[in-house]
Amino acid sequence: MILNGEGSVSAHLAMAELEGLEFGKSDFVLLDEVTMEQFMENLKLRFQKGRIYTFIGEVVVSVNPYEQMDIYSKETIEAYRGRELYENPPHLFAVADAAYKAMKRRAKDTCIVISGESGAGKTEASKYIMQYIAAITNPSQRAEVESVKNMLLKSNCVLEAFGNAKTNRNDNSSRFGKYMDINFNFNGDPTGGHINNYLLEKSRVMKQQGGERNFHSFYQMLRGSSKDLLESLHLEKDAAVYTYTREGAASSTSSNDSSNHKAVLSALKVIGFTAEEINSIYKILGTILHLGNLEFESDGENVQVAGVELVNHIAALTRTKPDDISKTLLFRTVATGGGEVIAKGHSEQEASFGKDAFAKAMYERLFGWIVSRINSVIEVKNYNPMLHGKNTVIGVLDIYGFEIFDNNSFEQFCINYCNEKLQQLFVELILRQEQEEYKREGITWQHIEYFNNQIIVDLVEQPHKGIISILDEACLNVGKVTDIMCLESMDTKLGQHPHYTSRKLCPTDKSMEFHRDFRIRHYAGDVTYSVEGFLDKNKDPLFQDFKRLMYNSEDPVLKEMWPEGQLSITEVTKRPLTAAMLFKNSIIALVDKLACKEPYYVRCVKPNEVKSPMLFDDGRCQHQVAYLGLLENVRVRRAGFAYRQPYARFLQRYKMTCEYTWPNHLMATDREAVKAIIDHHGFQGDVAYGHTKLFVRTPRSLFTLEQERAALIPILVLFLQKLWRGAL
Ligand code: AD9
Ligand code: MG
Repeated sequence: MILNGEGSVSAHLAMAELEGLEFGKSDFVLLDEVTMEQFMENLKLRFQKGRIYTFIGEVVVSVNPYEQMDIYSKETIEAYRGRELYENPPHLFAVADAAYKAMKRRAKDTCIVISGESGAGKTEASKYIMQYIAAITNPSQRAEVESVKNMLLKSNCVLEAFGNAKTNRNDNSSRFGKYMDINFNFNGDPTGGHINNYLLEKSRVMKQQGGERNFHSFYQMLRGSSKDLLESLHLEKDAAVYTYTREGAASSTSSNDSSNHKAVLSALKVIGFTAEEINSIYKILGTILHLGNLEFESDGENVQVAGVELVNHIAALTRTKPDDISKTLLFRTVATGGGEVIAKGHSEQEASFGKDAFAKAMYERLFGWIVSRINSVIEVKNYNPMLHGKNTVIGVLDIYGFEIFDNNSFEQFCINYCNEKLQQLFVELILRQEQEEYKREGITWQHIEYFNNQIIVDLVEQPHKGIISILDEACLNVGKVTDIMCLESMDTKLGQHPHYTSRKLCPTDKSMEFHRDFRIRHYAGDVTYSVEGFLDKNKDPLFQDFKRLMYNSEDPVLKEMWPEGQLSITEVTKRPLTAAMLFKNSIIALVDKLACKEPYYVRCVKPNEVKSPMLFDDGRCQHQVAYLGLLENVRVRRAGFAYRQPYARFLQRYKMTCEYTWPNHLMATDREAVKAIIDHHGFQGDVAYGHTKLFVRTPRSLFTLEQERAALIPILVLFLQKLWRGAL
């Protein structure tokens, strides 16, 4: 898609027309018939012709091209800047611009929700969207705005290093959810931002599935750091030496760890991390790797750390005492009923479990600290609404996509629940509210059926009855209740649910394990979860002693990460919220945040499982189109009307194209004046009149009006100039 950057509406129209003929329909709304067959034919044709984006009205459907495309250049950005959605071929930039315009012109908070399964292209899309917004703002190049933009862009690089990893579905898979608000002043220039992160998949720190890697940050540090730095961290270059990175050491990725390390380092500096802070980050990563290699031995009575060298390294890197490290690894402090505090020794297994929990928690705290450190720099400061006008926001959501692995655990359960919630928001906003608007506006309308996944959301999150509640109940009695007992409780309570299956209740299903698995029929497909480890991961226990140890570190960064370490054993809250409950609360808060903004959608499709730019796997693509509800989206949009505008706004923009409305109309209402314009152009068959808005079925009428308007503007300007000069 090469744009000539001419910028005239007619040039873009010509391109849009060209798109329509040779490259399939640029908007699925224009299909002759809305059938799965035609939809897929169009999607495939466009993908094969290098047209990876297609509209459904204001929604962009994107197919991952799996190769670098020349469609994100400065010229392309210019072609989309300030244009209406339907003036250009479909593109992420068109949606970004629409969200930006709505925010700027109407002072609306908007959000761009990017969804699709793992590897479909969400993170890449979010980066292009941010680049676009950065490119079109701050035309006067004010230094402070440029610095904010730079930091917002650089934060991506840092978060990807620490929050992404190679999985079997995606070499650069997001293992955390990210929602970023970008704040704007009344000029429409970015003044700052805020990042919310959601549930990092911390279990990856200690264990990865075959062929997968730990977080990129570990390999980048090992492969990119100087010899001196590695020596100071007591580390070797080879990732295979470390238990936690061994699995990933052999698996290749398309990215270069060493050069990425340099980019991350430079990004950290630009954002404002001090040399001491950066050093602390690497010391924490080093500590985690050493922890992974720690082993315990037992003579049947006493448990000991095997090898003091690692303990010494860890103490040096965390600026604590070796004795304190050993004690914390081997004992836990407990308060007896009589208020006495005693040290209770771990079994070998408990010590090993405690160590891994500590390593995971360290990484999670590190990630959380990096996010809050970035936030402290990018957050809007000294904003005075009296002085600067309303502070508006564009939110960009890029979260881990729906995933099915051979082995699905608690993390997949949370990730897939999150995707159910986002699909529910889509159903709510695009399918339900759209139909309700027609009703409200009095437009004749035939209801379109769609699958409402609320029933699955309820299965997971309903108080008392849902899976999360059942898990929580079991966690109250951990030690007494096992994963298997929890599964039995779920089977009993949810056995009749149409989206829940257990092997026990369905003994003919040989693909599941009898005592271990349960299956959820998700909106995007069936996923079998192994219940093993669910309770531990949900309860997420970490001995208080580790927190105290870190709080007492002489490293100010570490100390800052563990504020609750200052509590004494008797003050510690007995029952913190479980991981699933915390996640549920954060996702509900996220959905509330999104729901009060004007949403724009990018729906990403993964064309194949082998990351090939050539292959369009019909079955896989059709499956995604079906579960994303894209066909229903087209039906709602098309049986209805793709475009709509309040009468006053429509009139303001197009009144010059009709002699009865220019310069002013004499009709009783704006609606009548709009009708005069429509009749004048002969578009009666393409529109419907709502109570407050005009509804337009196809983009063609708007193209024509835009074209006429563009042709008239120079003539009008000339006319007005002459008038002012008194020449008329
Ligand atoms: V996950 O849910 O975080 O596992 P994403 O985010 O949906 O997933 P991502 O954006 O990471 O997928 O895309 C996966 C890979 O596809 C990228 O690393 C690129 O190699 C490739 N990709 C995706 N989009 C584009 C694009 N617009 N142009 C070129 C792309 N390559
Ligand atoms: Mg991603």
